[in-house]
Amino acid sequence: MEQSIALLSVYDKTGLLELAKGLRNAGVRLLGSGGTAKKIRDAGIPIEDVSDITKAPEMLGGRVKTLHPAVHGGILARNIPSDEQDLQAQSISPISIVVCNLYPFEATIAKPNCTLTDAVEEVDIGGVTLLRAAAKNHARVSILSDPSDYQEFLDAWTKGNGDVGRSLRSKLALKAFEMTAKYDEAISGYFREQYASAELPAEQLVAPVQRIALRYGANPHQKPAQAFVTEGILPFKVLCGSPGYINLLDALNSYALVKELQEALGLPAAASFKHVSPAGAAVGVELNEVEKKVYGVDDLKEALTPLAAAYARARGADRMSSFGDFVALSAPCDLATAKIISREVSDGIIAPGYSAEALDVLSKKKGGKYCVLEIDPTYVPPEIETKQVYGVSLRQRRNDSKVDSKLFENIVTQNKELPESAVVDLIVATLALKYTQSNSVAYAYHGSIVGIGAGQQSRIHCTRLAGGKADLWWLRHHPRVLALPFKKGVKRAEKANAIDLYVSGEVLEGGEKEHWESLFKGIVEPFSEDEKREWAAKLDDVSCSSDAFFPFPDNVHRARKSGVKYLAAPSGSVMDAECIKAADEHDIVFAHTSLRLFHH
Ligand code: 93A
Repeated sequence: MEQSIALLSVYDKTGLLELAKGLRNAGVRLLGSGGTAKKIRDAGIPIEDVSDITKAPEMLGGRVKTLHPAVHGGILARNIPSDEQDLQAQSISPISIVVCNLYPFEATIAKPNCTLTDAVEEVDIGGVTLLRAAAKNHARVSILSDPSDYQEFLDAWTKGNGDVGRSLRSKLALKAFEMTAKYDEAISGYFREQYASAELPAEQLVAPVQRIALRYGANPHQKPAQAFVTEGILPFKVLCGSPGYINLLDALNSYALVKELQEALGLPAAASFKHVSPAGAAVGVELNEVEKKVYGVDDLKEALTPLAAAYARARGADRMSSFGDFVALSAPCDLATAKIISREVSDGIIAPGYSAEALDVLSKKKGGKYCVLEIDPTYVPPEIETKQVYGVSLRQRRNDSKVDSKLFENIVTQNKELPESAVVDLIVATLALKYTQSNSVAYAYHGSIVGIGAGQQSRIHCTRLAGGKADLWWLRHHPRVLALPFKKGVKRAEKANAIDLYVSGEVLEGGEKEHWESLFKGIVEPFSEDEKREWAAKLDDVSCSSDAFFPFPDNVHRARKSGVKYLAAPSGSVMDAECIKAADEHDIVFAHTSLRLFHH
């Protein structure tokens, strides 16, 4: 039988001499790369140099040591006649055992003074090739990539008289494949960080790119930060400004929402996001004169396009929460929409395009720093998404469930009359929840979210929070609020704050009271509790959706207090029957959706 050959090329020389001795004793011929061969030879164990079989010296300061057909032919050859003939023709001997571990790339880059040149030199080429070639041919070859496997291997080799068996070779091959994968990950991660955190010139940002550097992560001390795709190019271009980490979380979630809203309802849609949940979201349902006042667009010179109506609703339903928002539009931004945005405090926008006039308006906002992103509307995100928490990667299928009218067909209450307008509102509310941090409950009216309760651990707290916001939104329609005598020159945001204080009944004292009063011409009558109650009773036909089942009927009772007539939630609670009973008590139309929509 031909003498077995082992090729040894290791950076970490732990256990090397014991292994070499064991192999020699078992009659194995040893070949080693420079430092590995030297260490073994110095210990008195006979070993040949790789250069003896390649007939080529190590070169380029060690960059080429084992990269040679005499090595890789010997590793990759199968036990088949054509491979054997090829080896014979080139006088190459088959190699049965490869022992290799890699240059310490991760340890090098972890050093505080590591330069790019240092890192580059630690990128192992030949070792990775040895590992991969031997692992690929594990039907015949054993690959030892970890010193802790040496003893087990030696024992198996001796016991099997030179055959360690398929299962050990497979186990060792898998380990080698995992080692090269991890190694490559460390290399790409390092270079991604190096090259992405360097300031990219503006023209490069506009061109399609695979990654962009972000100023910082969720907080200013979280540096470096970047956004990237592992394949292809980013689905958006930065037309103006420089997006931050939270901007992108908002932009990508909000665009997904408006895109689905437009697809579901055939109307342009808009969203106003804050902290990765919608503060508002709506489709382009025309506004009546009162609504124009409530939503703060009655004084707009441009006529409201359907897209502008959608944004006016999304931005105006909860003006407090929308302050400093990130805007998403489902259709190219037109001038009227840009004009609404231009006078609000806002952080940025994502849309599938901009008219020249709209872009002109937006790029002047915030002294030219307003973040304008153009998304590719044909982009389809991958089916599988991954995120990391505390170093652990979590992977799941993207929530690609469809929300359309079919979802609300299973009406479980006595009243089964669900008008078309309520179906629109339920779709708006439910789709908004799909992109709201859970738990969440949303109220909708006239194609617009009017109250959303996000990120609460208790469902009733969501229902109350959303209901409380819907109540404030409704009180803002009261003639007394619409007639508030603001002085000239009071800023829009200040008006919104003052109205919020007025309708929420916050007790004002001292300087706060003085400031509030100073915003008005003359004395403002208080908004009495009786007036509010009377006005609240007028609100009806509101739709409400929940991202998971109602655990108790208290949610149904609370929703009714804010005018809810149409309700949608998944079934599955032990209290389902009680919740239906509560809905029947208020003559509410309740649809069981059987679709849970948690979002984190
Ligand atoms: O620079 S390399 O990528 N070029 C090679 O051809 C090569 N072959 C093996 N590095 C190469 N190696 C690596 O050298 C091995 O992965 C191992 O880490 C190291 C062993 O070198 P030495 O035997 O000289 O100590």
